Amino acid sequence: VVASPNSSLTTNSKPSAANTAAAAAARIPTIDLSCGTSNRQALSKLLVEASEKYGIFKLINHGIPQDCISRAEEEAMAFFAKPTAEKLAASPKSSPVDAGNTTRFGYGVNNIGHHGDIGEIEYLLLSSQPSLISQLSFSISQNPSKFSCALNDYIQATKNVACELLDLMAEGLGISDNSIFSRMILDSESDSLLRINHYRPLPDFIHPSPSNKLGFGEHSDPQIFAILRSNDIAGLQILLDDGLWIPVPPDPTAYYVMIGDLFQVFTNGRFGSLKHRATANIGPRSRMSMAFFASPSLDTWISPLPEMVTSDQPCIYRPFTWREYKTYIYSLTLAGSRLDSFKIR
Ligand code: GA4
Repeated sequence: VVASPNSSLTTNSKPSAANTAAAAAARIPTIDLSCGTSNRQALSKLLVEASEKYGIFKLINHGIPQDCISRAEEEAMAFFAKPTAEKLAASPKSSPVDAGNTTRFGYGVNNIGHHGDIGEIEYLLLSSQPSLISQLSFSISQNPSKFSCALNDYIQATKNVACELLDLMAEGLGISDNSIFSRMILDSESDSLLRINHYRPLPDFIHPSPSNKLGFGEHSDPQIFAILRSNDIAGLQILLDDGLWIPVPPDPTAYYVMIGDLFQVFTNGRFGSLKHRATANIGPRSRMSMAFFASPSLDTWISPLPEMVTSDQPCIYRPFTWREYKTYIYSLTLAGSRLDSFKIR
């Protein structure tokens, strides 16, 4: 019922790194969300298989209207097109970082996190809570209500898809409380967020070797999962188990869903969070991506679900709150290995 991994590419010559990468990219499973109405069980099984084997899948027929995507993208593009001084007015106030204030919402350029990670990127980090978007919108747009409306609609639509996927995945995993994950996202205190990344072109004559630079360095997403779309410019790469980085072909009509650290914990390691990065954009056109990160509230307890713990697969992680985990990851650099410290020794 659902498109599964495409057949791998074949070549007559000895496989080069590029061939291997192309073949690997072609094997990212494609999942058709519209098939759920005719065969829900088959769809939930495929979602679990894809998450388990690859940590990533491409989602087609997701049902998010193109108009909803375009309105959000246009608002973001209009903001990034502003002069730097105006954009900096939307940067987070330099407040001290505490446990409840780890994510600094607003505009950022080149700096990632709080410990000196740098990337060839500018971005907007937005809470998924409408009141916080509304507050920020005054420093982002001349028409704050148009901005808030477009972004809230986009977040709502993505959140609905996230919840549909999470219910299906819980079913496929055999978790008796099927809505356990989606309730976390629907909670009014959910810490889910939207990140809009803008990778400006870096022509050779400005930066002598842009191909060595990164837009966003290697990391896994700390949340449950990320639902990401981009325009038609390439840049996303994922890390395979054998250490090979492979490019993910851009497809503006689809989404890529990437498993995050919390899903790894909830499934007691059955799903593994996916390491990925974005290359610098060597142009000539801008790359823009929008990622929705599905997350529980700060006070939610995170631990392997009982159904995921067996005598063969004993519990790997100790319980912790999302607040504790977030505080910890923000004390590290981007590539830091994070879940190891939460393992039961
Ligand atoms: C990666 C996923 C999201 O973009 C993000 C990032 C966050 C940030 O840029 O502020 C982090 C990074 C992300 C993981 C480790 C910590 C936190 C930067 C960093 C060094 C918004 C998130 O939630 O975690």
